[in-house]
Amino acid sequence: MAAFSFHIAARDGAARTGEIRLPRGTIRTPAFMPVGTAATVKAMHTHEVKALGADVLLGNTYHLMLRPGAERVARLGGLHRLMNWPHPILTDSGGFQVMSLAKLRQIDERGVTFQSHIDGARHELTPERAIEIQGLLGSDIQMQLDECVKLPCTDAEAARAMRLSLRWAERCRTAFGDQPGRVEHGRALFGIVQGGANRDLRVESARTLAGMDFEGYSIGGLAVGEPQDVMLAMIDTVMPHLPDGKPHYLMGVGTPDDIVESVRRGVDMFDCVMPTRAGRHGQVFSRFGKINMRNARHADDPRPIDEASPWEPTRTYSRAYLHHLVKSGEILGMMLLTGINLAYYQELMAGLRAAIAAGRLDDFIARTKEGWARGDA
Ligand code: PRF
Repeated sequence: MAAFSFHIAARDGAARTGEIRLPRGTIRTPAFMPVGTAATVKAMHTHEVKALGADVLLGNTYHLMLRPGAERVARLGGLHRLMNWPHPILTDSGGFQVMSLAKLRQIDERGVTFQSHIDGARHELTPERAIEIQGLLGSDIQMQLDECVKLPCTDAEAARAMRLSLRWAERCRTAFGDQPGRVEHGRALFGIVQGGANRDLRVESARTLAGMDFEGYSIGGLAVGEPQDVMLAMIDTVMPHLPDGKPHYLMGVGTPDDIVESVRRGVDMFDCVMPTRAGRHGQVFSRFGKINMRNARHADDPRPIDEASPWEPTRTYSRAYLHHLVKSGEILGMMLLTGINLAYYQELMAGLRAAIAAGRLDDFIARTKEGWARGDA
């Protein structure tokens, strides 16, 4: 069976467009991955997520190890079968979610121990166990276990977490090499760059990981409280030290503006809860910027969100109806807004890919930002 491979079809400045090929399917890059934390992209059927243009979903080690449990998912035939998504799945390794969700966390050289946010039970996540769980889930693209520190932080703290993450990267690489089914299924493991907001630490992290020969490289520890210019400066800092021919994944990012600015700098993959979470809270992302559907100004507005959208619900349902559903707390409101937001994110990614292929990325980004600034009135 085909192995994991990355093919760059065209470049425009530092930006690239191409394909990640996996036995379960091809990911068109730059790619946005909807977040399917608990084996569901909340409020969406998987066939809709695919129809919206997603080639790959993100799943979470942390949530799935707690409920329904990695061994149970494996007995049920793996995460793809469980959630009826036969296409590629990328999984995060759990450390980041432990730090943001679990109680009584403790990190040491071995790994991280914590209490479940669901029932308080104690668990341990080591680099080896994080890889084992991702294997049991059947993940196509796996992440090393890392420690992400919130910003701002001291250089000493950023250096400690970054070097611990490098040692865990080695242990994950070794564990991944022994994973049953890894070769037949064409699975991949990505290293994760850390180093806070310190350029020297970021370079040390990127160069050391590059020497370990991962299938791809994630940039972690960003969009964790720092302003956008700091995040972009860190991307600019690490990019020259990452292998050019491997995919670059910016974890947990972001707003449409963060995405276009990162694509411009050479990022190939993104994931974020923003379109799905915002949709459940009455916010819409569109060519006209962000719209709050709870606002009373929509109550009598018969226009759709965007009559030129490729997604049928975006073109057809009126703003008045969406406003009504959101105000009434109707489930359909969450479903429609989630789909409308994911459709916009995928439309944006398709636009970026086409613009890079045509050598017109700067022009595309400028026009896109004009649309956001113009608004929807
Ligand atoms: N590490 C991991 N997952 C993540 C992050 C990280 O630093 C982030 C930071 N934006 C989001 N998700 N493993």
